Amino acid sequence: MIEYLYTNAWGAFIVLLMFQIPFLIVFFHIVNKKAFIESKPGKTRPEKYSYYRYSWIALVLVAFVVVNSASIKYMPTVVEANSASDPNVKNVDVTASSWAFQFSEREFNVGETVRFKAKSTDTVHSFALHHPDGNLLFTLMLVPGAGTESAVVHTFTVPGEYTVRCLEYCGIAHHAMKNTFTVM
Ligand SMILES: [Cu+2]
Repeated sequence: MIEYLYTNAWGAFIVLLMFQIPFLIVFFHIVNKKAFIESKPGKTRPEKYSYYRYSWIALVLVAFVVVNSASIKYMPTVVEANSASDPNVKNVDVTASSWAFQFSEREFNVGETVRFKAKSTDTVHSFALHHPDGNLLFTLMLVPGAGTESAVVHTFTVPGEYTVRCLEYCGIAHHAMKNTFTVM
């Protein structure tokens, strides 16, 4: 369930709605109360205001902390850090230079989790992986001399030909800077 909410576009939409709905309920409750039920000055004693205000802020804070703590392990940087020493993750080196990509390995299997460790040798490039249906899966900006290499972890679930493109303008042949690899 949490997996679905945090790793799927519809899940993200549902989480967004879950955040909006309590606010909408309170908003329409207040509008309805002041417009139709009790349009005269409210009967709530002023000393109760701070109680309601702090309860509401506490509720929002708790929801914020719970949702963020439950999702932290799905953050790409955390996934990447956890995979660095995982023996089930295949490490692949990607080198970008004007205007080509080089891979230490080019054939992968469905279900395989790959950690792409990418670097640029000359100027700013990006390592953008496209699904066989054309959708962009992720993009990684590569800054030469950045010190630590950028890495991203991806699990292949669909076989086919994946295209890698540079999405940072890098000179006259930027448009031609692409490569492909196969997932069987
Ligand atoms: Cu480029």
